[in-house]
Amino acid sequence: MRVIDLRSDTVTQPTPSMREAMYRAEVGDDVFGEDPTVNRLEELGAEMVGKEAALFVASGTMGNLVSLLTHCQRGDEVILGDRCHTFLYEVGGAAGLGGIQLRPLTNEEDGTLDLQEIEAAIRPPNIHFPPTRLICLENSHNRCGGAALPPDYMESVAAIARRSHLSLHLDGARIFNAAISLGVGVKELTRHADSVMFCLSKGLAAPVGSLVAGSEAFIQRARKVRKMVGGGMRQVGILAAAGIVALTEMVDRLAEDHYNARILAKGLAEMRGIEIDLARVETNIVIFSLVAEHITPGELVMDLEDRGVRLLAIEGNRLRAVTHYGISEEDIKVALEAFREVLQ
Ligand code: TLP
Repeated sequence: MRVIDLRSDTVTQPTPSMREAMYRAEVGDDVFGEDPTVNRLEELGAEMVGKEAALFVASGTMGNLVSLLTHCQRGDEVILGDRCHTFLYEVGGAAGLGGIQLRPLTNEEDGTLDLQEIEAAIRPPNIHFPPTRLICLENSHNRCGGAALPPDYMESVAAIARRSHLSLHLDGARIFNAAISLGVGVKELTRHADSVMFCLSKGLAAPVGSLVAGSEAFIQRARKVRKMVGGGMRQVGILAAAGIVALTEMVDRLAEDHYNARILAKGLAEMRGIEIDLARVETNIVIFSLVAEHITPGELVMDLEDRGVRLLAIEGNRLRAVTHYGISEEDIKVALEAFREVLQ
């Protein structure tokens, strides 16, 4: 039976051209800065998001952790959203390993944080307060249904950060999805951030890896932090080679995933027992609620699994399906048919 795996875009298989590039990759010891393929990936990644330099890291989680550890001292406070990945799903690494206090503000449905709430959360000098050091945004916003935050919003938050001498970090795990959905160049979304993390291993289909990009000085410090958390890898050009293919061959096709996500969302919207806000489906993530009385989210997931369709129950009655490389329009039609059968 063909399995249509919509649990995440992290399940993508590397493309034939990635495997070929990995096989042929020229490598060296990257801790000595001598892996030419890693160096090429870092230069390309930095250039694409409009930053001076970039650093190849093992995962998005490591990229965000390294960024926070580089921006902050122990005891510093970071303002971020209560539904962002760093707050929910990164094992509390910033606190556990960096002694950094996270200050979550309520995420709006569109993935933004209220500008006035951000301003109000910035600590004035006072002997009792931890110093606010950093604001984090996520774009596209995973738990807010893949919402894309527009350039003018990014700019407004950056202006607040600048006025208060704070830095801005962007979790851009799916930043290319956001840019394509908004119809803007990716630099329009990254230019206001001091640091950007973006993933090669999600919709771009590389097997491993993310990049952190920022100023030359920031990346130099981040490189040392990466070593501290055990992320200094050696002949890692084997992996970087796939990352280069991801950035050069896999960005434009993300539009296909967005198209398929819309088809899935529209199909689900017509089914009794499912509630979904179509206006919120902007990229490759489809989040919906199960309101049928005869079946629980866990049962729905299991019944679909029996029919070869996989997705994730995320919390309460909410479920998530993600489209990606390897999932075709035909697969979406098959998946919708399975939903119809199960919900009948
Ligand atoms: N997200 C994964 C899971 O961890 C939930 C997924 O399936 O969506 N930032 C954002 C916005 C992410 O969505 C993720 C991964 C990360 C960071 C972390 O990346 P990895 O998984 O490479 O550590």
